[in-house]
This record gives sequence, C-alpha cells and structure tokens, in this order.
Amino acid sequence: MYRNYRSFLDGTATVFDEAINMVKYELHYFNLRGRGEVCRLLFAAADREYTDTRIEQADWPKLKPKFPQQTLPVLTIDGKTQVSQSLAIARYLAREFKMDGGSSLQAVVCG
Ligand SMILES: N[C@@H](CCC(=O)N[C@@H](CS)C(=O)NCC(=O)O)C(=O)O
Repeated sequence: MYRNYRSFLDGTATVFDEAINMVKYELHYFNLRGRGEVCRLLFAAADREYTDTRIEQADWPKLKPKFPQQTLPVLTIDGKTQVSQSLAIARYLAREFKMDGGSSLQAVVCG
C-alpha cells in the first residue's frame, strides 16, 4: 500500500513508500552454506534485506515438525507463506528480484 496513491500515479513515490511495500523474507537454514547458500547469495546480489535464521543442529529435532516438508531451507514470506525446496526458493527469489533473465526461455537457460 502506498502512503499516498497520488504519489504512485504521478511517479513521486519515495524510498519510504518502497520500504512500506517491501515483502518480509525470513530464510531458515542450518548454520552452514549447503543448500541455503544460493538463496543467501541471491539476497546479497539483490542487496535485499531478509532475516537469516540459522538453526543449530541440536535444536533441529524439536523444530523439524514445524516446517512443511520437515527439511530446510524454508523461506517464510510475510510471516505466513512457507516455501520448501532450495531450487524452488531460488527460482522464486530470482524472479522477484528480476534476476531470471526476463523471459521463460532465459529463466530455463540460466536456471
Ligand atoms: N530437495 C531438498 C532437500 C532438503 C534437504 O534434504 N535438506 C537437508 C539439509 S541440506 C535437511 O533438512 N536435513 C535435515 C533433515 O532431513 O532432518 C532441497 O533442495 O531443499
């Protein structure tokens, strides 16, 4: 939601407006690179803020049932939608950050 719809229409929307519209991302993974690192690299390349939640191995058994496919990584979007599968998450982030080549053909060639 823009603070002021007129600013959206006349192109004077500010960085502040953009910040209001930002989707909140939380990436859950273990405290290692593994299958989570591609997603972390995508956030870094896009210069996009996110919460990098690193789960210690000792805590995993009690947390495991809370995740949809009981594996990590998991991306939580706006605190509600949870997405599993590292490459599905990476493709989603690349598309969201306009880093997927801009067409289905480029996406499949790059991805
Ligand atoms: N195909 C899945 C594999 C996920 C997977 O096996 N994750 C491992 C860590 S790399 C995991 O969660 N292991 C803990 C467990 O299975 O309890 C993906 O790419 O995300």
